[in-house]
Amino acid sequence: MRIKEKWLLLVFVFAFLLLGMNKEARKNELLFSFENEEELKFISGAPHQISSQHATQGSKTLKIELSQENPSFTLTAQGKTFDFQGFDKLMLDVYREGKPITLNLRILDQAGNRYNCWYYLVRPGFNVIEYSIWGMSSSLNISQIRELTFYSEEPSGTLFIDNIRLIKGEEDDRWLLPKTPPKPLIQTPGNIIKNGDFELGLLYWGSWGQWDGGDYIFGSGIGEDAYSGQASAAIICQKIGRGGIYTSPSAFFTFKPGNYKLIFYAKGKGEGVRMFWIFLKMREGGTSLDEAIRENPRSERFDVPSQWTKYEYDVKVVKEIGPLALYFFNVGGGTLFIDAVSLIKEGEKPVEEKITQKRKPNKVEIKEGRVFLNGKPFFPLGFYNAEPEALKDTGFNLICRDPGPGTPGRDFLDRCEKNGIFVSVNLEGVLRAHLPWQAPEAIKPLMDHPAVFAWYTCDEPDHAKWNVPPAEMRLATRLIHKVDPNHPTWTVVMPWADSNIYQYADTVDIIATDMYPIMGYNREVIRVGQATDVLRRAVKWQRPVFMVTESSAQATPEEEYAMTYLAITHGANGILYWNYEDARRNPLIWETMLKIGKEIKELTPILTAPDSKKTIEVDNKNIHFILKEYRGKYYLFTINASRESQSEVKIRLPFLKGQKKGKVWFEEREVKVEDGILRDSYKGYERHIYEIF
Ligand SMILES: [Ca+2]
Repeated sequence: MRIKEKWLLLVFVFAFLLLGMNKEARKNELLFSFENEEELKFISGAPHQISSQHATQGSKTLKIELSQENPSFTLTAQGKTFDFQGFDKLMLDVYREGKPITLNLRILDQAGNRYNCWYYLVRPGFNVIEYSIWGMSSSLNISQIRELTFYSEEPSGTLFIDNIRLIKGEEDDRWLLPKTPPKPLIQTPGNIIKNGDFELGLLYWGSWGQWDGGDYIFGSGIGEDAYSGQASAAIICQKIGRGGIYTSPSAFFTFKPGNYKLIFYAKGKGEGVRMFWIFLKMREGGTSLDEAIRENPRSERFDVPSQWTKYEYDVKVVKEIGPLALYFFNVGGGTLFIDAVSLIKEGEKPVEEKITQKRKPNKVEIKEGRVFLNGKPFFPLGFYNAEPEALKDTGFNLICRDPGPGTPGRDFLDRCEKNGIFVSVNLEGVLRAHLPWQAPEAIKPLMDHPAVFAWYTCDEPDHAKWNVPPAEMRLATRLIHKVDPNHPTWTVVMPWADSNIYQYADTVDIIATDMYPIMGYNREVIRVGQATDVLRRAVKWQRPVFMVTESSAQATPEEEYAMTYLAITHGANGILYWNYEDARRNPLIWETMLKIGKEIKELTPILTAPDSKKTIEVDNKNIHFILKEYRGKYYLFTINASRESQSEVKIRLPFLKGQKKGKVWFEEREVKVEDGILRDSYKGYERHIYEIF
């Protein structure tokens, strides 16, 4: 390269840098940086002061003590208002001293409208917190925001807040990546315990925090709080009692007579950490635990020191027993870290790991707001926790497993493939342990399997008890896409507050919610449609959304039709039912579900066609509808959302002229459409699907 060219290149590089900086400057607006005592005038509530610790913008932060009952603090624009218009997120940097805490935010606009965001998990150390402004715009005038009030239900510890800002676009979530290299892994050939090293968080482990009046939450230890590799398991006390982790059903094991050795490492942090462990029999009847295990079927309760300590037990088994789970409990205060759990049978040669031949995965894509499978439009219709054999040739095509039955392995995927069923693989063990950067490791053993449909990154990440903040969910999706170009991510957030849906809308490829009106909302099936509307608005009508509703033994067949077709008429791109076992409890409901499955399968080419842009009017607000155009014909899906019948309903299709006919699918009848008017009657919760020609 000649000198002149080099110089030109430099000029270009410099110009690009400048452009980039300019863009950066226009992108963000700083609301508070606490550099100036003057800013304190706009803050009220819990004891607070300007501090020079943990600053991320300038050299000062706002230090807030959350020690009083119901701690809260309010930031105002003092007489003026904040203008959030044109921005995507409200963000702030928070440094937490103390145990993990969940923060709520209440936002008020000038007219006094409120919007609440719930249970945002703030973990010890550095956090970047974010709130969706698009969500706020659903109920506030975002150009006139009056105040922001943060509050917590549990008083404890300190927050340092800085850099409260409005941003356009996205930040990169890189702050979540670990800052220390992993420690050497302790490898134990023949280890019976799956993910005994917790490198994949709590994948293959269950957790429960509310025993004996206690309250415990779960996570990971990293850095000094890991003994082997990158992470350990953390059982964190909020209130003393008992809380613990246990090998989940997909990791149960059986003992044969012989000598086993259990080894693990433990460390306590904080006051009075105490623990015990136990093998538990997971099926009733037969040999009891104490008959089968002569030595060390469980431990006593013991104090856990603050240094990593090795624990080793000889487990003498005299009779075959299983399936078993291994439980670890924290029965004290503070945080109990467990790492490098191994359980081996002595004198037994470890079984060589099967080398599985790589397969060709199916490709699931999102294009033009729709889901495609190997290039063809696809309508996912599934159950939680179903057995693949029971879904063969039913029209249902997807299984999502929750942590009860556990994380599926290749055996389960093989069974699904054999029966033509896809799987959403649940990764919540990784996400709930706050190890989003390990999601790629978790999917690698499965991502080539043709039965994989998508990665279900977490179930209800908005949950108050096991909250996974949006940035962690989004980072998992980003990192998964780097290793796997073939499968989207999705998650289900709870619908009781619309803000839950907005907070997570951009953290996965497909956002979903779980609306159970039969169990939870006084049988108001219309809520399925309303929740679908929120999902669609949350993705700005650009990306697909899935609806999870009920296949409940308590529902009526009519209600099942209503819930299904309300999801469809409101624009759901996939439907799943919670859950299979419950549907099987009532033969009438199972039979209904099979009928629905068959219908949806027949309708799939039409259902997955783009929505028609044509305007329709219906003179009865109980009738919900969606119009599709497919191969030159109009298809009108309608459902009566009321349990009362509706007669002489007038549907106006003004774009249709003259005499037309409508074939009513699944009813073997026709209707007349005269000058764009279709008249029909509906029984309670009845659906009519018209093909107009
Ligand atoms: Ca580890």
